[in-house]
Amino acid sequence: MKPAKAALTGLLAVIAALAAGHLVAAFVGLSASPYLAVGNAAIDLTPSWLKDFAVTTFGTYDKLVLLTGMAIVLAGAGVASGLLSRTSPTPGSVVAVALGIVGIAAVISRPDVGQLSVLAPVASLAAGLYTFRYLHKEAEHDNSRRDFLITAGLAAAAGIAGQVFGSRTDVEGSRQAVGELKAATPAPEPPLNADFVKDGTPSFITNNKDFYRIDTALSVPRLRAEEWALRVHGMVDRPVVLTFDEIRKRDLKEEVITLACVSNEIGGPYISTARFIGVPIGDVLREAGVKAGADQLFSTSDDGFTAGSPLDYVLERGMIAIGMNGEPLPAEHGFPARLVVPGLYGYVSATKWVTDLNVTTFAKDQGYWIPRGWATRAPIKTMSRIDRPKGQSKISGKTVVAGTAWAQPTGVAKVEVRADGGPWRETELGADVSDSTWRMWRVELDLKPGSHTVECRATDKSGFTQDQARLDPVPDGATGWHSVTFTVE
Ligand SMILES: Nc1nc2c(c(=O)[nH]1)N[C@H]1C(S)=C(S)[C@@H](COP(=O)(O)O)O[C@H]1N2
Ligand SMILES: [Mo]
Repeated sequence: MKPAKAALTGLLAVIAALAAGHLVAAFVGLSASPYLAVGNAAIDLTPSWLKDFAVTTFGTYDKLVLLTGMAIVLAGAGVASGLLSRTSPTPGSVVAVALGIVGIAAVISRPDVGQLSVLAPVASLAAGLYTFRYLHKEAEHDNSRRDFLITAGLAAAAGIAGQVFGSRTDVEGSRQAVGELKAATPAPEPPLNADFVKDGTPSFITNNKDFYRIDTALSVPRLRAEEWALRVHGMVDRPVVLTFDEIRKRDLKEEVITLACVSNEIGGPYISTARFIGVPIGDVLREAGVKAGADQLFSTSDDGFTAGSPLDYVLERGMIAIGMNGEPLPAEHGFPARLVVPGLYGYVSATKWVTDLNVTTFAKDQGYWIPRGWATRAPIKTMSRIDRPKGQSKISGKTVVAGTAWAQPTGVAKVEVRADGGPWRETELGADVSDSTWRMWRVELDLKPGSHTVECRATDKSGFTQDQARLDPVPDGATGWHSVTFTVE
C-alpha cells in the first residue's frame, strides 16, 4: 500500500472512532465522550506542578491547549499505525483495540457518568476497528478514493450530530425560566468612589462575562434548574433534599463577595467580585441539625469535583448562591447553584454545580485538590496588586499608581507603596464596601524621569501587614509584595 494511503487509513479510523463515540455520548451523557473523558482523566492525573505550569502559561486557555494536544497525539497515533500496517492490518487493529480500551477505562473511571455511558467508548472502539479494517481492504482497489471520502463524510456528520444533540440540554432556556432574581435583603449599591477605574483599577463589581473562571471541567456541566436538587446529609439529624424552587422561595439574601483563586501568582488575575444572591448555608444546615463531632462540610459538584470547608466557619458565613449580579448563575459559574464562602480560597469552598452537601470530618473525607498537594485549610491571605502602571510601560506626566487589595473576611485597613526601596507612603483608599470584598487604592507619586520600581503592601483590619517573603501558590496561596518596573519619560 502507498504510504499516503496507509497514513490516511489510520487517520480516518481515529476520526471515525472519536466521532462515533461523541455521537453516542450525546445520548448517554456528553461526559461519556471518550475524547472528553480521556481529557478529564488526564486533568485528574496531571501532577500539580504541570497543572500550575499550564494555568500560568496558558491561563484560561489551558483546556483548549490540552484538547488540541490530544488531537495532535491521536492523529499522530492514527498515521503511525496506518504506516505500520502497510502489509497487514494487524498492527493497526491492535492499536485500535488498545486505544479503545484506554477510552473505556477513562469513561468508566469518570465520577459523573451514568450506567449506559460505556456504550460511547465501545462505539468508538467498534467504529475505529471496523473503519480501519474496511479501508485497509478497500485501499487495495483503484477506486478506493470514494471509500475514503464517504468515510470522512460520515465521520464528520456523526461528530457534528453528536455535538448538536449533546448540547441540547437547554441551560439557557432554564436560566431564562428562572428569570431575574431579587433578594429580600438586597446588598446596597457600591458607592461611586469604591473603585478608581480611570486610574486603572478593575471596576468594583465584575461583570458576569468578565468574572474569572477556574475549574477542572472540560465541558461545562449542563444542568437545568427544574431537574436539579441539593442533597444535605451525613452527620445531621434530618437529611433533606432541596429543589431549586424550595431554595428560591426562601428569604434570599444578597451579599457582595470577592472570590479569589489560590493559584494566583503575586499580582495574578484570578480574583473578581459579584453580588451573589442565595441562602445562608447555616440556615439549611441548622434545620437539618448538625451532629456533634462534625468539623467539615464536604461539597460535591455534578461533575465530581469536591471541596472540604471548615464547618464552623461555613455555618457562619457560607452561602448557597443561585444568583450573580441579579441574574441566575451563568452556566460557567455553576448554574443552577454553587457555594460561595467569603474568606476561603475557591478550591476549598466555592463548589460550582453543587449537588451534594455532606456533613463529615476532615479525618474522613478529602476534597479534590488535597491529595494533589494543596493544603486542607486555605483561608485567603492578605494581598495587594498594582494594576497601573503596567510592567515595562512608559508614562509621561503625573505618575498615578493604582490597584486592589484584599483580606477577606478581615477587611483592608491600609495600603502603602514605595518607589525604588524608599519610604512607604500611604495611599488613598476606595470606599469600604465590606470586609468580604476587595478594596481599591490609588496614589500620586512624584518621580524623576528614568526607570522606577514600585512595590505595594496591604495591612488588614487586625493590624497584620502582608508578608514580604515570596512564596509560591502551592500549597496554600502565594505571599510577597507585588512590584512593577516602568519608565517615567
Ligand atoms: N465544580 C467545580 N467547582 C469549582 C471548581 C472546579 O474545578 N469544579 N474550582 C474551584 C476553584 S479552584 C475556584 S478558584 C472557583 C472559581 O469560581 P469561578 O470560576 O466562578 O470564578 O471555583 C471553585 N469551584
Ligand atoms: Mo481556585
